[in-house]
Amino acid sequence: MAADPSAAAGQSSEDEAAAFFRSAPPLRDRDRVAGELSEFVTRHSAATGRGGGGLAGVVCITSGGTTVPLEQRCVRYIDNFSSGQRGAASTEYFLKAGYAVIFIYRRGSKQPYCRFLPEDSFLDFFELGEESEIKVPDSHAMVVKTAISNYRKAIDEGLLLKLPFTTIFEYLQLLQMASTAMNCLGHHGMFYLAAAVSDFYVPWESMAKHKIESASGPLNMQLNQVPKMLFILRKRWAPSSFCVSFKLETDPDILLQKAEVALRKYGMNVVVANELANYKDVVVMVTGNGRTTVVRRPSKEDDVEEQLIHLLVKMHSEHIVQLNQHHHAL
Ligand code: PAZ
Repeated sequence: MAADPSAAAGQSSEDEAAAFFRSAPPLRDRDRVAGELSEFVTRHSAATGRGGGGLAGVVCITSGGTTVPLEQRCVRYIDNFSSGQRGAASTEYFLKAGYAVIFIYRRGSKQPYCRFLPEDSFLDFFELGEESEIKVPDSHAMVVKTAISNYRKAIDEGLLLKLPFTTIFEYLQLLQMASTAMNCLGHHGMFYLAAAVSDFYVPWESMAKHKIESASGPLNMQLNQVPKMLFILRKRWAPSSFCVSFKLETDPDILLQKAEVALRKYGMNVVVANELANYKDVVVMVTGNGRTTVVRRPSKEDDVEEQLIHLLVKMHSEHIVQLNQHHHAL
């Protein structure tokens, strides 16, 4: 019998992923993070679906760019473009739509409910009163009050779990842990993978331990390909989940074609395609059978994420209904 080439490709992705995790420096606080994930998912799994607690689902949102260290005691690294704005905004809209959110974010990137704070000086939002008490000027009071109350509500109701990463090693370990923890949610679990993830990295064991010397002339280094973890998420970690990934390109002529390849190759439910030049204003949702839906930012005061999340939540709930009907019919 002829060997199945896709099975062979799948096996090699799995082998590469296993090698990646074996050599990656283990996540600091791994046990604490695993405990938090398990507690969060268990608490919410009772409230989704047949549990009847009224939760729309649990979504894992990834946000911000991963770094690739060049030295084990890292002084220099390669970074990826992403401010975390999309992930932070989307977290707010998913919470509003009744989801519990696992927010896996790059340390120092944009945070939910803080997107409107001034970037140059956070202190611009405050004034000192006569008694040296801290006041928010009237012009900003509404934005700050709403942000505090929405954030507190999400935290107090236990609906938001925030997990930070910096390197590609930390990011992929967190994604693996979150996905395997969410597997028990079946199709009520959703992944919204907006992080900009490095495609190339230096394996830990071949990385210089100390700061690379500049006296030895030009630097030549070879970067390995990061294993395609979307494939493994889909196949092994959380196969029944609803998966949305993002594709960013600078060349508009290849964008949709690349998004369609990702949709098929990794078995995503939706790939959101965006172009660097206008990614804040327009995104294209690519779904099965070559269908595309263009989502535009309605005005400068709004953001594109509101409509995008609205459509995704609708698709996810239709997906759940369809699968439930299918199970009942069997
Ligand atoms: O974080 P941000 O709001 O500045 O940018 C969001 C984005 C462009 C990184 C995201 O929409 C995206 O496309 N992420 C996937 C990037 C990739 O193809 O690796």
